[in-house]
Amino acid sequence: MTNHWIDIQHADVIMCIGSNPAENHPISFKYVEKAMDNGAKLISVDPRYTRTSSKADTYAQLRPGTDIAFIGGMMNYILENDLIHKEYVVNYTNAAFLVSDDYKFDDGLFSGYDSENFKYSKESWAYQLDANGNPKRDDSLQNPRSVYQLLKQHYARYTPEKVCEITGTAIQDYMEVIRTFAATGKAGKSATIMYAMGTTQHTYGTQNVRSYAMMQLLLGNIGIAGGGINALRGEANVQGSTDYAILYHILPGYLKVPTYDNKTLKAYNDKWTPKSNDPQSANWWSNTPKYMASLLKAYWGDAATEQNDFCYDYLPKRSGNYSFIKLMERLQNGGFEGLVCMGTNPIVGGPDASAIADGLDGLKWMVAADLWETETSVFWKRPGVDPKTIDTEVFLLPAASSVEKDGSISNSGRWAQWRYKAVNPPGHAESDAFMVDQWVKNLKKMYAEDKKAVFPGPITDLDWNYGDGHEPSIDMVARECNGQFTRDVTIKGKTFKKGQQVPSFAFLQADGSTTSGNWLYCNSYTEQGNMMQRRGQEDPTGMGFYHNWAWCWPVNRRVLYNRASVDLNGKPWNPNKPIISWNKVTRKWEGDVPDGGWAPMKEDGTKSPFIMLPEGYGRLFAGGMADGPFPEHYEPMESPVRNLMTKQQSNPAVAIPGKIDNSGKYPYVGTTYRVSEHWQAGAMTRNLPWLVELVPDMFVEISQGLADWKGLKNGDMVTVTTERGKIEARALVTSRIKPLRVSGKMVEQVGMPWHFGFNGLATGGTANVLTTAVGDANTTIPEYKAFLCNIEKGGLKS
Ligand SMILES: Nc1nc2c(c(=O)[nH]1)N[C@H]1C(S)=C(S)[C@@H](COP(=O)(O)OP(=O)(O)OC[C@H]3O[C@@H](n4cnc5c(=O)[nH]c(N)nc54)[C@H](O)[C@@H]3O)O[C@H]1N2
Ligand SMILES: Nc1nc2c(c(=O)[nH]1)N[C@H]1C(S)=C(S)[C@@H](COP(=O)(O)OP(=O)(O)OC[C@H]3O[C@@H](n4cnc5c(=O)[nH]c(N)nc54)[C@H](O)[C@@H]3O)O[C@H]1N2
Ligand SMILES: [Mo]
Repeated sequence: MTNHWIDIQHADVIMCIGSNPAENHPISFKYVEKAMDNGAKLISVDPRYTRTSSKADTYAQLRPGTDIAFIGGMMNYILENDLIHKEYVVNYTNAAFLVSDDYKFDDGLFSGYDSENFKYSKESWAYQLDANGNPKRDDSLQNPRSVYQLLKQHYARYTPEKVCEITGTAIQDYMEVIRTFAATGKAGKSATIMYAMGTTQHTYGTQNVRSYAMMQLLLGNIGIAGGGINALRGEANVQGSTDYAILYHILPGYLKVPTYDNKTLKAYNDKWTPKSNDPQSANWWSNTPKYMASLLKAYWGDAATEQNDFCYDYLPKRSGNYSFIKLMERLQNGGFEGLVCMGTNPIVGGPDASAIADGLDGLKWMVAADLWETETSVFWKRPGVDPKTIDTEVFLLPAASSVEKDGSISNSGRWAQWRYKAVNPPGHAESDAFMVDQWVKNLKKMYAEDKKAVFPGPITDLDWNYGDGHEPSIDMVARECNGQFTRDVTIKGKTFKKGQQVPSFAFLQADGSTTSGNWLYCNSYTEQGNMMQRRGQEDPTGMGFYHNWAWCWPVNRRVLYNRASVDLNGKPWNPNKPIISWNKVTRKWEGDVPDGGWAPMKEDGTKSPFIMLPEGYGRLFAGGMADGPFPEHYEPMESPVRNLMTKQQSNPAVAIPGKIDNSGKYPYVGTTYRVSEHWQAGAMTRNLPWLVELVPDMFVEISQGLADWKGLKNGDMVTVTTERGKIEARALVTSRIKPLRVSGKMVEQVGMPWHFGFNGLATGGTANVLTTAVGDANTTIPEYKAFLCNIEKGGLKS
């Protein structure tokens, strides 16, 4: 989230698009309702009428996978009717920048396309540069090569009629959404977007998010109170686990994982440290070498020296895509001997789940660490398989749950809050930290003893010191994540002693004098103590920042890009809801922690507000994306219709997978979602009798019309089939799902939860047997939300 949960109460308009917070993020709804009590309007944009929709002032139905068309049409209306926040757009976004004459868009393809490799070369997606190497600009926004004019031209095709023909939305609902949302382009008005998996789980999910963010930039809604682009994160600590590099391509703090050609630390730094010649650009990532050296020092301690590149050679280098889908492909090709599943249940949660389950059959061993016996841990006794034919040795390690251990949890609003152990884990259950600690200690011992060990350094030199207790000390881990000084030093006029905590990332160094396990969390554990444990309830501004409650990255800043919430003189666009404001007397910002302490934009020596981008301006045009600088509508890999926008059917930057069928054999649009009563792959809820009582069976939601056509009554058993597989479920005939009129034909939808599997107290068909293992061009997140299926009366055995 750019903003945070409490901030939602300040919004004038809230759009829940690709999310269903009333069911999946119910606590957030407290703030949605607070905003509504103050007159805010709620919009819900969802293929299904959800509990969120039931609370909304406006509900707009759309076909899964058509958000870019939906938002593109909104941007077109905003641009055509000049409803943008002009001063904001000119001064804080790249609208005025001029784009290379080589950049083109032609019938669905951007310039630089390589159809053989499903890839773009992005040279032409660049700014025109002046003699100093800075982007050229035209503040009148009239130059035909300005981002503004190219944007206007790009979305001119997205007329309301065309959009509704694609999305299936009723035009009057669509126009109501546009008018309500576009009204927040005025200074002093705000709209927030709450999005989640309905947005991201598509082959163009990242561009879906971008389209929302671009619209927010046009309306001046980023950085302000009640604004922003707010990802409602999923599992309780998924924000924290991303910050700490759960993804294959990042190191802690979103540093890049080195690629195979970054042979030395210098080569790495040269490659990944962005440059800018603009004195007005903070170019925050220019600090990359400091953060990287501090991270390497945290990993390898005294063994990491300036002479040996701080053990940079010990870091694995990558040469490919190691996302979930790609790893599972490799598993299916016999690429793994063993597998550790720590808190994950991939044969229920992964796309094309039967293929994953089949892949597990080839493993020699598996370790599953979980609270429950999951489907994955007993894959060898799944229906249709004879356990005698499977040789895998499976170790099930009982894990301690979140209330049985100490540690921090970072919520969607980036607040890292400390939690305390409430009870001891039962039986032999142990925390994940204990398990990892044991693995590392034993590996260290084995490597040290093995005289023939190949390349033992990364393990034997690892600085692994978290006390002598049964469990590693989580307090010491948190201290290390923040970072310490490795010797007595003076930085920026301040003197620090060896062993002291680094006060903030502004003091991290590239010379080995500092360590930091995660630069983004540097400031979370200072000499004053563990900031994440704070429980101060003061709110002096009344804006809900609660700066003394826990700690928030970066440096306790509660709203990102907040220097865009003020005009060029530092006066808030909305003086009644200031995030920050410039005090001319003290020459200091008041309110939230400013996004960089520089003076307002009118003053000399200042920096533009989007400090994480080398150019310093919010990107309406983004040259770094895999699939084009502007989001463009494509159809999902499986779709019942031809793309009405261009001749390019699906995202050109995604290879067309096997096991798809667009022949008409599967006429209905399938989509998967969550229910309040179950959690994810289901182990945590399908084993609890009272939740099982509430939702005992796998079901599929269908319209009354489809039920009539197929001769189905509510509760009948049905079989749902796709090119990947088939499952049985009960039919839930409902008016919440309606057929959509798309391109002159009626398209039926089949909605289904993905919580069920064959193991546990409540069992049922696994929706992911039906989904496709194809991912987004930028992130490889699977396209769980849109595929084609068929539905027939009767269960699998009938
Ligand atoms: N009770 C409960 N709460 C949960 C979870 C749970 O399993 N149970 N899971 C947690 C996790 S890990 C996550 S990631 C979050 C996910 O939270 P959400 O993203 O809210 O969850 P979903 O229900 O998967 O999808 C949200 C909505 O997107 C809609 N949708 C589908 N396709 C499209 C589309 O193309 N465009 C648009 N605009 N909407 C679409 C679906 O109909 C659905 O109502 O929830 C978290 N909260
Ligand atoms: N079709 C479809 N598929 C989807 C999605 C969708 O919308 N549609 N959503 C996707 C999303 S957003 C997500 S996040 C994934 C989730 O996919 P998974 O992560 O595979 O699913 P979970 O059920 O959340 O698995 C978590 C497991 O961790 C265990 N656990 C809980 N706490 C602890 C702990 O402290 N330690 C250990 N070791 N184990 C613990 C739980 O018992 C549970 O079995 O699924 C994805 N799959
Ligand atoms: Mo998630």
